[in-house]
Amino acid sequence: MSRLIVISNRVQAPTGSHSGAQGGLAVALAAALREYRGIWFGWSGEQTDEFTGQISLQRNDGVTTATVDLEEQDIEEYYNGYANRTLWPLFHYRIDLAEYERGFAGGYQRVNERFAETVLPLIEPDDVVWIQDYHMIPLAAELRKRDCRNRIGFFLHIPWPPRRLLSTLPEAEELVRTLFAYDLIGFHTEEWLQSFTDYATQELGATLDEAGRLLRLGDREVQIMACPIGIDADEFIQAARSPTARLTFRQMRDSAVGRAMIVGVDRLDYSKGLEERFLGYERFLLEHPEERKEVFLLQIAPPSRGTVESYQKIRADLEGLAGRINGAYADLDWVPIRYVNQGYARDVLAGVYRAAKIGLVTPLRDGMNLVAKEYVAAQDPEDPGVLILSRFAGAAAQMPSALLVNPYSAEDMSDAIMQALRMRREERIARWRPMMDMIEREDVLWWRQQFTHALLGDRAVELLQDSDQ
Ligand code: GDG
Repeated sequence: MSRLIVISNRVQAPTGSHSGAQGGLAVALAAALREYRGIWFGWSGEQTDEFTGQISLQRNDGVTTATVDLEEQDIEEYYNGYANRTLWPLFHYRIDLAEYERGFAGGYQRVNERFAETVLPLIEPDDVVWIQDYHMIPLAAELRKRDCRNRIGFFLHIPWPPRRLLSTLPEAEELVRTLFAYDLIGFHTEEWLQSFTDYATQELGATLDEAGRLLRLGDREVQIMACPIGIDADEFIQAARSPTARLTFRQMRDSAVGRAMIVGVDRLDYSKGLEERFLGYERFLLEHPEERKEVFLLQIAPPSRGTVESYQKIRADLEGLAGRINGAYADLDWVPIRYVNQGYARDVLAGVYRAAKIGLVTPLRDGMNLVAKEYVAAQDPEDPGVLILSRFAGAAAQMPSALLVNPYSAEDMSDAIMQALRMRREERIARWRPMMDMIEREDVLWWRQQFTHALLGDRAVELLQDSDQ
């Protein structure tokens, strides 16, 4: 009987709670595995003295997870190294931060080989395999070397960089060649898809069919698609109506004492444009002295990847910047930036979003950006806030009625904040409605159905979980 095998760097066993700390992707993948029978395989997040390939199997809330521990050198070279210090910055157009080390490339390759060795015995001939994200690009090629003939799909959650940037990576050609071991590759947007086909055709001599959906290289053919990820809209609307969200909403409105709250929620990551956001907000304070005490910015930024130096630096830089702006503008009864370095439960976040008159989502580059969608989903339909969104987020392609800004321009951001504060209710509703319709229509269920149907074809129905299981 066919099954779906999902493979990603980290595996998050479902908690059973839909309003807890789980991210949208974890919830979406768990739901896919509940719908189809299957297994979710990946790194446990734990370190072991020596890699053994010992799999730990667990079943939680209808989902089977299979995890392995990695040894210190693997974590250093594969995860902290190639994934987070080479590919992440490069794929977010930051070649100034990308570190090209043969040791990292070797570790990345080794861990992908280890994953292939370990997961192969779990894969049965009829199974369909779905691999997630940049940590695992060569995995299908490693599986094929081990004679795996199954259908294998890949989804990239981050941008695909332009050809000229990718060419700076010493292993670029090899890495892109390995992608031809997949049957289907998904990107969030047409822009990322086109950057990929541009590299494959211009640098490797691949050919594209007329519809632009099938790439050929030698005897391999790979289908490509743009398939934007959505949020679990129903779950988020519920979270925004929960008692915790209502309480948070009241607390935030009380503590705002009539001032307009602007909110940002991002992992502490240089791709999210936090420094540029603070500078844009500072520009607004400078240009509009009359508005100073009428607003404040709440920035929630839970730390991530703290062992990587560039992440320690951004944390220190932001603390310095928030301190400088607050030092320059704060008064006895007002602080311009509330900068919070911790994470909150999803229903608390939903209440915060709803209390904010402006959602400021200004990444310098982002595969999609789910915070933009969550902010919109949490709004009061009768009196929605305004989304200010970077035009360099994948989400901008789906949300043209947001106030789209260039996050590199402090003036652009300052103007957008002013425009949002002055915006009348009718215009706010007219801009919000089409975004909300899209979020409900193209939600996370739609996303995984689009992808799995393209991957499974006629077998999608055959793989459906029996309802009595
Ligand atoms: C990658 C791509 C793409 C944040 N703070 C808290 C919290 N969060 C949640 C948000 C949102 C998620 O984390 C962040 O998702 P994003 O999409 O904004 O960004 P990445 O983490 O960089 O995700 C991105 C995504 O993959 C999916 O393909 O959209 O482009 O970079 O759900 O709400 N959640 C809780 N507390 C927090 O304090 N509970």
